[in-house]
Amino acid sequence: MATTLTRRRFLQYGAAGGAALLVPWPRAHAATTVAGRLTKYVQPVPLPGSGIVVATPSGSNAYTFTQVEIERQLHPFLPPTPLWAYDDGSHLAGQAGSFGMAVVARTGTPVQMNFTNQLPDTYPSWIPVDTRLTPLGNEVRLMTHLHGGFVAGDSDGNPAVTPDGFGQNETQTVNYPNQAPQMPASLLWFHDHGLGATRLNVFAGLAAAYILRDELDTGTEPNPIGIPGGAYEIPLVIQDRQFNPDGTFLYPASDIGGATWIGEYFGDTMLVNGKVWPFLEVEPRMYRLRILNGCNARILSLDLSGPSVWQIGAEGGLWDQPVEMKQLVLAPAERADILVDFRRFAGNTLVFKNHNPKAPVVTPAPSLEQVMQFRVGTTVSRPGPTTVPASLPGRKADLPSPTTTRYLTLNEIDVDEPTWFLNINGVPFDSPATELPTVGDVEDWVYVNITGDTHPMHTHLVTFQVVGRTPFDVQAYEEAFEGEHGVPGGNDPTPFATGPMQPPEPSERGFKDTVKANPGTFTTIRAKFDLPAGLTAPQKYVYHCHIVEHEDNDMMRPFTVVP
Ligand SMILES: [Cu+2]
Repeated sequence: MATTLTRRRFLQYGAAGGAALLVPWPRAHAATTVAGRLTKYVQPVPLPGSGIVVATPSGSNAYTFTQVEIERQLHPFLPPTPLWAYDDGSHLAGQAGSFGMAVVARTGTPVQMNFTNQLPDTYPSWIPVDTRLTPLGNEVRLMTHLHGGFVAGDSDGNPAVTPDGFGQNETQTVNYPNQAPQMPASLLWFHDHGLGATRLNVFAGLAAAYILRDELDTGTEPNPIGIPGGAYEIPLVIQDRQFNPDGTFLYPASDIGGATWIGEYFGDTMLVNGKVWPFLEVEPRMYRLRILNGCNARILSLDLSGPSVWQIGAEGGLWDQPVEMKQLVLAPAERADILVDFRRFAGNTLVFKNHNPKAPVVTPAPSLEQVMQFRVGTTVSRPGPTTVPASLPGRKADLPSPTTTRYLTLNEIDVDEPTWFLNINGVPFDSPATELPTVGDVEDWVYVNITGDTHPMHTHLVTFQVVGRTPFDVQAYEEAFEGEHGVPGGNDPTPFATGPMQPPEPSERGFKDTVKANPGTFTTIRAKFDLPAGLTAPQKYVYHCHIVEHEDNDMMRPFTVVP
């Protein structure tokens, strides 16, 4: 079955290159695909205030966004690309690429946001909607979710509360409390979460950064933590895309009769902060890079070979201490907060590379090796920190024992058939919630992966501790419990374990909101299901795979925090 999967996915991916062969192009650029014609490292990476808009509030701690269609040239050899964007009222003159918006908020200070859908009423031809998965057919229905946000159910932007989303000229109003300790200084992002169309709306551009600051992590330099700041703190949002020769983003439709949805979207072109294969000029000193994997489905294995790299935090904010890293394996929606020392590389050019992730991570993604370039200058305009702090003001995840353990199965059904879909617990998204944690309780959730691939599992509302991963006999487990649509939830895989639980990776030291559930293992996470102050249970949320193709069809479930 694994072979079939790989072949199917390869064909979908290869189709773009094949079509591009037929398109005439100047002989000087004889490469065979659009991606192959895009010379790397010819344009600077957009940065906050210089290509990325830092959102201007519309009132006191309030923002008013519209979702609009704009066009941007993402590479000098490409025609302008139509894309979808969050406009803060500035009309986005400051947005250079396909990723162009950042909100800067503060822990302890709530903000209100409004999002008004001013996109076309129906999907344009470059976005292949699968009307079997959407609530209102070809209609564009939006819903913004603050990824990593500790918020009320009706401010979360989730389809358990608002299954139909928001249509043209409708406004979604949300409140983000930014409450400590659940919302420390950290890098979050907000992106579209429209039911059955998340993969398409995010692909089209609806994703933005949400940066939380506090009195220690000020973003300036110097700061009480002793880490780089100001121009030496760089957010890097990595996304892969395919292009049509006319400049539009290419999202392949399925070649299975009766289906439009594809199992995963993989690009052959890498964009960083919304520009194709950019470069960044750096000084030979210490930097803080804040990396977000914003890809639909690609798991990155990043390697900045040369400089020393220390990770200081992840999705749930800063850790208690830095950890030296060689490789950063980031699945979609995972973040890494890192310090990089360029001091020994004055005058050098370094390429940020992406390798195929190694086992136990499994992904059918074709290789895409180059990400961006760092050009290290020879002079330092301000030296900044010269050492990595011995300790940090953040947290190591260390929750008390759980009151409840839930076994959640990850299934993939009818691969390569028109009815191909994925699920959690053998049931569809829209059957009633079965995960009902009591407010304030600590629970273990065990993701039992009986598919062939890694799934980055994301919980709304809570960040969690990664407890560990246990290898098990998938086939025996499946045979023992198999139901109509895979293995139902609630079946403990412990008797099928084939070895001891492996501890979390060094990169899983702190709190996270997305975890890699690898095949052949069950992955245990632990979370405390608190609610923001002043809020009463019940509150409805969702959890899902953050390969957004999987989320859309149908690897997502509601959960309700109950009194
Ligand atoms: Cu998945």
